[in-house]
Amino acid sequence: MTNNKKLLQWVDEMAKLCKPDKVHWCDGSEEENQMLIKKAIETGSFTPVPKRPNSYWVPSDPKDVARVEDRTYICSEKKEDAGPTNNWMDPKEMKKIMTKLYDGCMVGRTMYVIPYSMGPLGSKIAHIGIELTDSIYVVVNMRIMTRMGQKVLDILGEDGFFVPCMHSVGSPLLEGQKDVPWPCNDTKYITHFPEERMIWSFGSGYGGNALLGKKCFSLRIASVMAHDEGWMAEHMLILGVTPPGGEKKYIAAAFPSACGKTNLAMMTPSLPGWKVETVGDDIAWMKFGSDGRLYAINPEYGFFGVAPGTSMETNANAMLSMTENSIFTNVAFTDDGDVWWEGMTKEPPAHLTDWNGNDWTPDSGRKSSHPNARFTAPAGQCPVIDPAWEDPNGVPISAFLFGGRRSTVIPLVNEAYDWNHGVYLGSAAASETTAAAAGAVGKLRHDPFAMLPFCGYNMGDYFAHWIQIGRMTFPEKLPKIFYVNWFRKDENGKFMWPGYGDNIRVIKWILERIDETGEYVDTPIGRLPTKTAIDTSGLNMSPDTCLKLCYVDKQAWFEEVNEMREYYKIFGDKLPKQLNEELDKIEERLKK
Ligand code: SAT
Ligand code: MN
Repeated sequence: MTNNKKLLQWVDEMAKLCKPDKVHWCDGSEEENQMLIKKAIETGSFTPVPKRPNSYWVPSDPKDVARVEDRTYICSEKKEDAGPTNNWMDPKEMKKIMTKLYDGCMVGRTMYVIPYSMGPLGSKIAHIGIELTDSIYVVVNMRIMTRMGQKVLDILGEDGFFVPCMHSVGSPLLEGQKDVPWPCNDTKYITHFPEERMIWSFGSGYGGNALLGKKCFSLRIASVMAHDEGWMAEHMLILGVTPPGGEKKYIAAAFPSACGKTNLAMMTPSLPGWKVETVGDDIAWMKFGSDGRLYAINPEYGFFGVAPGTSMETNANAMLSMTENSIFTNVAFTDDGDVWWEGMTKEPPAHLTDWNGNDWTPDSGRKSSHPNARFTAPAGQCPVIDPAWEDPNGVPISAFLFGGRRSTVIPLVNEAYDWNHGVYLGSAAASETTAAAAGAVGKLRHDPFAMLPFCGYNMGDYFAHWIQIGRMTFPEKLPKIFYVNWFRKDENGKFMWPGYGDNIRVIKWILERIDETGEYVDTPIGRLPTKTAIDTSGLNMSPDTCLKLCYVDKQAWFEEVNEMREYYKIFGDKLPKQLNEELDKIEERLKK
């Protein structure tokens, strides 16, 4: 229970508007969790997965399977503050629309109050959110993805700060009406009020639209808080890497959704003696420590990873994280009581129940799982979870990596000459689109810092914030910045780099660069490994392929620079001048 007046008042106000039958304050206990799961089994929403203790199979409505970026809004007072990359609506207008939608939206349902902490309880880098929801799926997932329950209210105290997060699937139950397994609404809105630090979401039960601690709070609202308060909220995994007999270093890496962040964060290194440990797989919050270095926490408590393609070969540690206490959304169900998805095993099972509940066989000509099917698993179950993953002080970051899926032009790895050049690299991140967002797959889109769908304010101001961060400490205290691309293809359309556990070979060079030992060549676009600098021992890779992986095609780079100049125009006078200067420098170097 709580005596936080603001919270009590807000819950009361929202309950009056949404008109649930009941309000339930979540204490976070195991009994409560089991009670909710039992209810979800009764409505047909959850199906136990016999092969995995305390795990559940949850197929969603096929119309509600991914984040809906075109329905996602930043409702700042001024349109300019949402910037050219966000949808904007006047906050008053949006509140009018949402209030209408929320009116009576929880009739026949329970409103759950979820107090949660993003980050270790009581950490100076952590923050508290309160989500109100009418979805049991959301409560049970939030219990895996965040630290939630009474202990959070205890820390919040009488007048602590929290981010109010309102959520409804928008599917009231009339007297005698039977519930459906996955209630949702054709009308969807994912809205953010940055000045008020508030989130209102309606109509979807899916991950990033409904688990409001994740993208909505930890990235969109937190990025605004970070900008105002001088810290960083980034779409980054955090990993610790220890060379044989060497010193451990922490790296944070930003890639767009479904580009392998979870795989990199939990990689099984292919080089003998190397160790990779996971702090987080999706989001990093970072503040400067008293020593002038950046310290990162993972605000989350679990993984919400892409299932298809995940296997004992590609990501054994993810597989081992989800052997129990996990939720499986939009995957297939096997006849012997397990879950399955494309890529989990080489041979597909002879028969499955697909994610739509239909019979499936290997020759049925369609996928058994949705390409954006997800597993939710407790981070503490990861066999390589880093010993410091719950350290309230965070871990010191030595390097930032940016990347995306690029089949052409972009080399395997590229080191920035300095901080501002690194900020340029982050701003230039682009990727071929994936199934994580509704829309076409495989189209190249700019995704600066992998934050395109997640930056809660004007992206031009966000670039400036990055430049500013570089001035807040001594240059040698700042993480070094790199751009990586595991996805370059040869002229036959085949990936040239093996990826997965072999990415340790690139990380090895990155660590050597941090120590200023790795061999490099200065090129117009940045510092690249020499042709023998990447350890390819045991890979059977031809020197020709190595060269091609790091080849700088001048013509293509002139085009890339021109394209960036065009792209930057959308930011108008919000674009920090340092970024155009970086383009000028690249162009000059290309002309030499
Ligand atoms: O936004 S989700 O949490 O649903 C997953 C993602 O897109 O990274
Ligand atoms: Mn993500």
